Order: sequence, then C-alpha cells, then structure tokens
Amino acid sequence: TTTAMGDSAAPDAGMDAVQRRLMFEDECILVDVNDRVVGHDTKYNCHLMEKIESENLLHRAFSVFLFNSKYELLLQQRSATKVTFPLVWTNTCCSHPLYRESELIDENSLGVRNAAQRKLLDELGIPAEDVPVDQFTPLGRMLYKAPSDGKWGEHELDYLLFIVRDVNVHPNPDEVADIKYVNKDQLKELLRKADAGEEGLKLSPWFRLVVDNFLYKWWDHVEKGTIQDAADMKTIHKL
Ligand code: DMA
Ligand code: MN
Repeated sequence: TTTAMGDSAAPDAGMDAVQRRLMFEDECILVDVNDRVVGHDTKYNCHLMEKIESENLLHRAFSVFLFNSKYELLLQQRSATKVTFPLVWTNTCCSHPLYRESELIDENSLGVRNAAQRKLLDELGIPAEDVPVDQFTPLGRMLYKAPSDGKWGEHELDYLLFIVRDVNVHPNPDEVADIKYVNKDQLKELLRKADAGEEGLKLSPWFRLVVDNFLYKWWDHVEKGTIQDAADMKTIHKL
C-alpha cells in the first residue's frame, strides 16, 4: 500500500532515535514575515519541505556566534545523525525558541536568549553561568529558506546573537561531531576550501548567508568593543 508520507513503506525508518524524539517533543513558534507569532507546530512538521511549501510554514530560530577573548569564533560540525544538514560546519550553535512562556518573551529578545542558553548547554555542554542571558547581543534578524535534502529543509526567521566569553566546552556527540575556534584568516581559508569542494568540507546555508552579508563587519565591532552599535533589531533581512 502507499501512504500519504510518500512511497516508502516505513517513513523515517532510518532516523536517529534522539533526533526523532526532538522532532516531536520540540514545539516550534510559527511566525509571519513580520515575526508576529501566529501559532505553533512540531519541529517535525516545521522542517518538512512539503509542509513548508503547502502551508507556508515559517518558524522562529536563532544562531549564536560565540567568540573567545582572543576574538576567535567557535564553529561546530553538526553530527552525522542530524536530520537536517548532517556533518556541515556552521556557527557556534543554532536551534529554535520553543512555544513556552520563557522562550516567547519578546522584550529585548529575552525568549530567544533563554533558548540560546538552553541549547549551548545541550549541544556544547557550556554551563549556563558561562553564558549569562544578559551577555548575548541580538544583532539582527534574517528570513531565509534552504532545502537540506529532498524531504527536509529550513524556512526560518533567524535571530543572530553574538556573545564574547571564554567558556568551558564539552560537545554532546548526539549533536556535534567536532568543534574549532577560528580567526578571520582561518575562516576565509575554510570558505575557500568549501567553495573548492576540498576535503568534503561543507558549510551550512544560513552560516554562509551571515558570512556573506554581516559577519566580517560585526566581527570588527567585536574586536573594538562596539558591538552594540551594530545592532539593528528593527529590520528583517529577507535573504
Ligand atoms: C536550527 O538549527 C536553527 C537554525 C538557525 C538553522 P538546528 O537544526 O541545529 O536545530 P536543533 O539543534 O534544534 O536540531
Ligand atoms: Mn529550523
């Protein structure tokens, strides 16, 4: 027999058990293109390209960029078990604020900052006290769509959060395959290799968008201690 899920008899049969649990436990926040909350849905539904297209689902997300006191940026390689974008290199930590009171707080993006603190611990083992919520600087918001494989993808309104802290890191292998700190030149070399297809190196589409549109000028602000001057939380950049 065929099913509504497609022609596979057992949809998602190969999905990692930990990632499958999060796909149904995590309730993402649905927003309109102006970032107004319009509802909620499972992480599973929010990342199915077919649903994204047919129901025009857009959800709220965040991307953390963590720098150490030498102003090097912490990157992660996603684990092989991630459903979307396995094994790609990307910024420090990405996820979604969930549809719960503490992560829906709009004032100064506090809900998103609470979610960022939660996921830095979950993905990278960074203790909450190493990343106090008042130390994140929300710099901007971008809206983008990116397919992962045929079935899965992203359609997000993504909050870009910067933080400068020396932290303890203990990556969670369910989430993260590898980490490294890079300076600007090392990042440029990584981009060159990814573009040349060297060493099978791949970067996430959202990290690429941030690099191409914002990162280097914001990084200069990090180094000068003027990061607050770069913040623009009014505009939603449609990329
Ligand atoms: C989703 O990240 C958020 C962005 C900005 C792509 P993710 O796939 O790592 O989410 P999670 O860690 O919740 O699986
Ligand atoms: Mn997402």
